Amino acid sequence: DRLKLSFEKRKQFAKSAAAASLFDIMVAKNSNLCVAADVPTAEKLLEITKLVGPYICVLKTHHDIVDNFTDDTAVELQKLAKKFNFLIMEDRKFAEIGSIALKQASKVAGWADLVTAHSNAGPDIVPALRSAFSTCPEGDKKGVFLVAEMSSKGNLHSPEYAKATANMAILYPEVVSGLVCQSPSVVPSLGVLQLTPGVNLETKGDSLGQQYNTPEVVVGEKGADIAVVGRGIVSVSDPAAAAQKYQTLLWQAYLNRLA
Ligand code: 5BU
Repeated sequence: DRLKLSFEKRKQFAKSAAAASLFDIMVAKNSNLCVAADVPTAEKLLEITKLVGPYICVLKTHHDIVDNFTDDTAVELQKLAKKFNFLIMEDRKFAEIGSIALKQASKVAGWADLVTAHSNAGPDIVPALRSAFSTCPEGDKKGVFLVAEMSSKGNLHSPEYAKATANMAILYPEVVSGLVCQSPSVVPSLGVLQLTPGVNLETKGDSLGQQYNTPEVVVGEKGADIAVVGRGIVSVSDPAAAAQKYQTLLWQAYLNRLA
């Protein structure tokens, strides 16, 4: 049972190098918190990263919503990732025929350790992204998270779609480090990580379809290995304190799950 096994033990089953290093980081930092750094400018992105860096295992970006995101921004982000020991995930959700996804991913593969992709175009999205990684130094240490399910109201992700997505993780275990999903039964093997967005202590949702749960529910019931918190951390007056609080609650929920 995946949910009863520690991250230390699950690391031994990881076939993707990125998943293995994620397990290491999570254990070293006692953190299963991913912050979604959804801020409007490059300056704010670096500022928020410095504030939350100590508390996270993954920094998730949407670099295309950041004004003046430049190569220098990427270099600074990578320095912070090294300093604070976290991985950078560009949540670009690639969803194209392989040849285009390869070209799109080449734009971010230089600085992102992890990227997200939809599975709707079929399994060849995975080797396409692997090809984009392969042109980078240490490209074989990068990984993909496939979106099996979404957190938003009315989304079209059926159980069959989620299952077919999980099968792609089995097909390409060296490249698919994890699945983005909302239910505990989707993840097909012990070495694959479950990333789950939609976490907020203050509110149940937003006005555009987002749906939130608490850390306890997301980790304990929905099966998240890593939970994503965006506005619950980046839109409050003290993001560092909020990050520390979510880190503590999420890690406690993981320990409770093991017990
Ligand atoms: P929030 O501010 O905590 O709502 O941010 C959630 C983040 O997670 C945001 O960057 C979304 O792009 C991302 N997300 C999500 O909310 N739901 C999903 O199903 C997926 C990604 Br996939």
